[in-house]
Amino acid sequence: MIPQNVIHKLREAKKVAVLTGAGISAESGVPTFRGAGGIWNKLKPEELANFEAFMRNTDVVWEWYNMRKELINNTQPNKGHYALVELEKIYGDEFTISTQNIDNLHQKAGNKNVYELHGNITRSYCIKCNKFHSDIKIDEKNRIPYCDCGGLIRPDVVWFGENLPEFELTKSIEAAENADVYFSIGTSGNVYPAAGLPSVAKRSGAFTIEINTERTLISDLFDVVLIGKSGDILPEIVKLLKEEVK
Ligand code: BV8
Ligand code: ZN
Repeated sequence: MIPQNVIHKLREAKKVAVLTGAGISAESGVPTFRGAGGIWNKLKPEELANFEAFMRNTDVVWEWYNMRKELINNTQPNKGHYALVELEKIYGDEFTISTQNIDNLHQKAGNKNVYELHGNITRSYCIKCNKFHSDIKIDEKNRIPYCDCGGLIRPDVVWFGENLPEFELTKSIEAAENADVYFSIGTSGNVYPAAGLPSVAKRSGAFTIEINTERTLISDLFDVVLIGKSGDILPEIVKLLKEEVK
């Protein structure tokens, strides 16, 4: 059940911004990080998603990313992703998505204005010459990829302790500061600075909406918390928004 004020605020809005996390891809079969079935329940982020771990256990970290990349290559966007494409059709350039996800599913669904805060698993680069490599193959014989310059190749994702890409973070802060309506969808609100964006939006006067299957660390921030699957709630919001105003 979508509260009337959500549709009313969206009808009035010019600028709509969205922060997404792993939860929006859960219905596509991409495991989340935390919570039931989360990949980090077995592995600890410290052990894998940081540069020191990568230098210490390069083959293990590459094996983890390779496994995730293969899983992601076989996943498709879900109804929640496609509902955000519909919202971009309605609001045009005034609609932006800042995603913590590295699975490329927003782009695969058709959204154009996507800022990737934590990088993209389909891209890799050489830590010596910064050359991008897109077709990294990891197998028994080739467990650690090297660039033709001899440098080590790493996934183009942001690890703990690493700064977020400047352009994407700046644009995401701007989007939060200027939004009339701000959504936080499928994120547990654990990881900063991404998890700080909804409070930037709130402080700047946006009407804030959280969509999650459970309350999160930052739920108290939001004007409305919609508990449920993003693949159910987002299409419902789009349907009501498109209904003729009676
Ligand atoms: C930084 C990319 C400046 C790779 C990720 C000490 C030292 C250094 C830093 C810190 C420190 N203490 C704190 C920090 C900051 C740190 C941080 O926030 N740590 C946390 C854990 C406390 N942040 C950083 O290090 C960031 N950089 O601060 O730089 C700096 C520099 C030097 C020194 C100091 C500071 C970098 C953070 C980026 C880390 N990279 N991943 C990879 O993916 O492998 S983080 C990882 O978590 C993913 O990117 C993921 O996107 C992100 C957030 O997780 P969520 O997306 O929220 O996913 P999660 O599973 O948690 O939640 C899913 C949610 O969906 C749940 O709530 C669930 O209920 C819901 N859900 C499930 N199904 C559905 C659903 N909702 C709707 N519908 C459904 N169907
Ligand atoms: Zn190189």
